[in-house]
Amino acid sequence: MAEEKETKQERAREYDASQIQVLEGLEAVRKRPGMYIGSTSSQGLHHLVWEIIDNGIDEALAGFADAIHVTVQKDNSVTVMDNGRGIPVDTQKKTGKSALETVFTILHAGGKFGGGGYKVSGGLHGVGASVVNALSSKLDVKVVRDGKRYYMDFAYGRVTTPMKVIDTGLPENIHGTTVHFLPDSDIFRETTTFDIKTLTTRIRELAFLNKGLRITIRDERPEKPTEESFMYEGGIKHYVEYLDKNTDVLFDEPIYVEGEENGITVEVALQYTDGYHSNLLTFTNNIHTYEGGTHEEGFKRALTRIVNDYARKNNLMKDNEPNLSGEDVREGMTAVVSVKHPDPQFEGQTKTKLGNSDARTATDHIFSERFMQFMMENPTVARKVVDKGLLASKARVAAKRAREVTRKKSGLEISNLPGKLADNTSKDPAISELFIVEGDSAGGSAKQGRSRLTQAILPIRGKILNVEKASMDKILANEEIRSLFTAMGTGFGEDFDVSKVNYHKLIIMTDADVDGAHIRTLLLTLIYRYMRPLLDAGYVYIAQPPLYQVRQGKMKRYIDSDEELDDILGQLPPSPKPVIQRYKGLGEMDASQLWETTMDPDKRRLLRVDPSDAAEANEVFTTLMGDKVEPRRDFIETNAKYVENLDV
Ligand code: TSJ
Repeated sequence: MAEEKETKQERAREYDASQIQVLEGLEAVRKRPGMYIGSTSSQGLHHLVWEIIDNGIDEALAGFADAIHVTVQKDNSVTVMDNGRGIPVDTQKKTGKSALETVFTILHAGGKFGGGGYKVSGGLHGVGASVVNALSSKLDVKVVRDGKRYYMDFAYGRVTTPMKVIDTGLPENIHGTTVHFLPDSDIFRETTTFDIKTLTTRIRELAFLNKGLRITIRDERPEKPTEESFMYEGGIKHYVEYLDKNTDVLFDEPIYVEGEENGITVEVALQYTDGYHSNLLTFTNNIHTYEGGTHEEGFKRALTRIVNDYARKNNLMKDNEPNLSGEDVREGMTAVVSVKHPDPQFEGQTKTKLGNSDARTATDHIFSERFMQFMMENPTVARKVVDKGLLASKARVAAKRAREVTRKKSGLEISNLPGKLADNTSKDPAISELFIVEGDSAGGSAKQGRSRLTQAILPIRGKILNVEKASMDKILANEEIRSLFTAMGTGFGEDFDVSKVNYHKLIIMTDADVDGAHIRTLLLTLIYRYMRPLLDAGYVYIAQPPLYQVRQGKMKRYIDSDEELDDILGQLPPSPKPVIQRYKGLGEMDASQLWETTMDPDKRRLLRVDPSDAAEANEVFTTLMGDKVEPRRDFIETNAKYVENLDV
């Protein structure tokens, strides 16, 4: 009797303690949301949706759901619904609460309770539904299972309506979970508006990564709601086709292999384009591993080994020829590697590098075994892969030779700056800027108008070489490109070293017309493909010359768009008559105008080029610079996508 009493007391105390812990837990989330969702910016806001969707995907991966619906409501709240088993509603002995309540009120509880946990689970932070709950001013959940519909709601992570049954007698074969939440505007101060494009892009990607799963995204905010539905029977094989949609490919359809080893599933899809760049995307448990890791290493190692083995076995290479390098066999390759791991370890600066060594061996084994078999069964395709690598190898050797020759002669050395460069006098890269200016006449004005201490000018004439369609040795032979690399001081190709850069701002200054946009894209392509670390460092900018000048009496203003012009003209008094000058190109501005409108650090507006979405940037450049003409049409619009506004 005494014993029982004590147990009860103890249990009561435990219960209280766990209650307090819960509050503390979710309070911690509200105090430091960044720790749980990365940030409270737009990215953090969207993270809430990913966290919730991940739960539905886990259910699908476990084989109990095949559809997920995401809806953005008019008030910017989000509803996510799956057709899985429904979150369990039974009371748990330990807490005295329903499993449902636990999922939404206890940190790290998602899917891990009661032994019903998932083998493989997504979610970058693995924090789950309780974090979303803590950061939402309203959250309600409906669960349908065992013929009943259950309901519960919360505010700021606290229960506002305890779990109750709101429907009975439903058909037993209907089941699922629906979560609806409104992000707390006190937490997400920057924005609480969901971006349909961000949601759609990731949802499409999730559909590629989980073959057979249908994910629908509906936006009810517009007058006429929009809806898109994604389901790919072929999974990442279709992802590769999607990535290559704007470029010519070497074989009819991507190679696809899959397998399992020690509880790790591995899927690889690959194709070759007639281009020179490789586009490799890797994922672990649906998380984009931007920094690569063991699965990527395993794949690359296996690919290089198998292509060389196959080439030697079939006498496609001479005995005295050296092996193809990894870069050789990846030239022109588009590939997606997706592994699902029961206990992924994420490392690296942004925690997007897979660390598990068993993922290296699993990926290597599974890919190499099946890829070799594929090559033997498809000799025509295999031959194309090997030929592509051999060609890459020859170009690389030629480029190396060219580089050595140029380095010795008049080449890429600071001591030998290009003649057209008007360098600045400061030797401090942090305050130095290099303007790449379209045309000699604008170049002349820029040289006169600049601040000599900090601003260097490199005029370029007309269209530079399209590097998307040229091999490395050809690129290196191009005068215009060489002078840019020489001025930058970074070296080229394998020698590229961003720490040696002479200017922390590389500013592209082209005319505000179609030709100017084309030249800008050519330059950005060159930078993206061969000077990538400059982009990552945030050193690349686009100057914005104005379109008009309006003068009236002593008043003088520079105008950027036709709308702005209409606006201003509408506001001006009728007399004296305003004088409007339209600038057709930079060349029409004199030195002081160019300085005032476009170069003066106190007045100019620069755009910083943001490469944050590598896949998208890659798409932009293959679209703009690749073979297919059709997708190139709207290139100026597309151009704006990888440029973010920045006041400098
Ligand atoms: F739909 C959704 F994405 F919004 C969403 C789905 C959100 C959340 C927070 C959870 C879910 C969810 C959870 N869908 N399906 C489940 N399944 C379970 O939680 C579940 C069901 C049955 C069993 C079992 O062992 O019988 C175990 C679990 C984990």
